Amino acid sequence: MKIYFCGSIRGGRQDVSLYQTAVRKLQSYGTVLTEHVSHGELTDRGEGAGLQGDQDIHRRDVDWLRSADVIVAEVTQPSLGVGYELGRAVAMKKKIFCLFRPSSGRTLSAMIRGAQDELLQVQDYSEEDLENVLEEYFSQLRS
Ligand code: 6IA
Repeated sequence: MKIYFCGSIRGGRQDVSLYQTAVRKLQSYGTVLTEHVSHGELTDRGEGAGLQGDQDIHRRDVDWLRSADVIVAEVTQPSLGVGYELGRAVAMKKKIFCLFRPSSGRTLSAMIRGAQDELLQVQDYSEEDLENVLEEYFSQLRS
C-alpha cells in the first residue's frame, strides 16, 4: 500500500515529533511516499534536505499524490501546502484521513471539517492516542 503523509513544513514545524510517530506507525502498513515531512532537520524554510526548486517539489508531490492509495494528514498546524494537497486529493477521489488535536486550542478550518464524506474522514485525537487511531483506521481500511 502507498501512503501519502501530509504535515506542515513552511507552515511551521512545531509538530514534527508527532509526524515522526505517525510516519513510523504508517510504515507498518505500507510505503510512506513522503517520509521527508517527518525529518527533524527540515526547517520551516523547507531547506533541510538540500536545495530543490519549488516547481520540482510540486510536480513530484502531485505525482506521488496521484499514485497513493491513501492520504493521511496531520492538520493541527495550519499549512497552505497541506490544504492544497487535500484539495487535490479530494478532486482525485482518494481516501483521506485527517488528524486534528483539539488540545491545541485551534479550531479546524470548516473547509476541512466540512469536507467529511465517505472518502474523507476527520479524526479528533489526543497525542497519546495517535498510534491507536491510525491502527483503527487502517484495520477498517483492510476489512
Ligand atoms: O506549505 P507547507 O510547506 O507547510 O506544505 C507542506 C506540505 O507540502 C507537505 O505535506 C509536503 O508534502 C508538501 N511540501 C512542502 N514543501 C515541501 C518540500 N520542501 N519537499 C517536499 N514536500 C513539500 C523542500 C524540502 C525538500 C528539499 C526535501
